[in-house]
Amino acid sequence: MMTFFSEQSFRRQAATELHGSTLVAPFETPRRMEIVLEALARAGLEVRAPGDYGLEPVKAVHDAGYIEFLANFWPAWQAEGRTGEAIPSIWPARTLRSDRIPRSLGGKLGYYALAAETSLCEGTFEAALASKDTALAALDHVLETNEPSFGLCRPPGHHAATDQFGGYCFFNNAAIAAQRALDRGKKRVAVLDVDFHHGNGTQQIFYRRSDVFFASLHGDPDVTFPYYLGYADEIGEGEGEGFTANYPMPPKTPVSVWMQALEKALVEIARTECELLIVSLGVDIFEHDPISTFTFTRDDFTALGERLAKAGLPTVFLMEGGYAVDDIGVNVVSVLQGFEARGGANA
Ligand code: 6XA
Ligand code: ZN
Repeated sequence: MMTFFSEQSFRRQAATELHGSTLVAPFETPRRMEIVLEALARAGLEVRAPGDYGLEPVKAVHDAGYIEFLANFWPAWQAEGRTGEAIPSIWPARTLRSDRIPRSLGGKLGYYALAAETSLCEGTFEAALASKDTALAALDHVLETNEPSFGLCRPPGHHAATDQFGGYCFFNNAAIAAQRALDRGKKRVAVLDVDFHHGNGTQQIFYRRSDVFFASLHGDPDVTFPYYLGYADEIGEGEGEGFTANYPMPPKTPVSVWMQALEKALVEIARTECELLIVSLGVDIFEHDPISTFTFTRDDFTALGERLAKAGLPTVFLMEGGYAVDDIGVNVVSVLQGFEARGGANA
């Protein structure tokens, strides 16, 4: 399987994450990428650098003001004499106005953020650009060869909404790739999100549309980040009704139960006649993930890859979460090798 990664992804070197009541070193560390790259090399998988796709594919999905905010924030923050990383501390919450975008950088920060754990720092915008380029190169490879691919995206993307960042995400790589697949002629695309956390951004971006089917298997938002989206009764709206499917599950859900939910999602993907599968591949469903509560073992990741191959669709895997750093490489490669073992290569 061909894989893609951009060294520019290392440009984000955040020092802080607000975790509980303390500032900690971010779980989403660049070291994750080194470990995955080592595992890809051990597995003999070729890694290519993506080209520069520019901002057009980003504009096709994200709000222009939001893109400008991310592009300009760090220089503007520094020009104000601020040296530390930026963490939002107030939002246009329900009792406040959300129709004003304040001139103040702190005000803008809260307007464009959906959570407080993800700091903005030097290199974040550049890394986010590299991450979407990685996703687009992986997509183009599948479109051009019909063979599967893996985009080792960093930062991840599935929490990023039309005009909001958070949950370590800035640009929604899966959504940007899905939109390009449509622009290049696919009639309908499936985004299957297996990350432990609900892909709220991807859902929001396509919620009223029928050309992207979005399915997410995740920790029940009643007790899990991002808390305010990802319930089973969210099925899409208007033209999009029936093109969103959510499978929230409680902590410690057995893998056999998770796999049953996957079967349901795959039935929906077949029903909606999707022509391409984009997998938002978070391996934070691993039993030892430090911030998640599912129970996947390494062998379960292989089985997941095998099952996805049986869907018989051209497939792009895009990296999302996964924070058990020592195991992240093996877990990712297990999915990819399981997929290839079952003939997913020439689906
Ligand atoms: C913040 C949790 C962020 C979750 C990030 C993630 N306390 N999303 O892995 O998939
Ligand atoms: Zn996650």
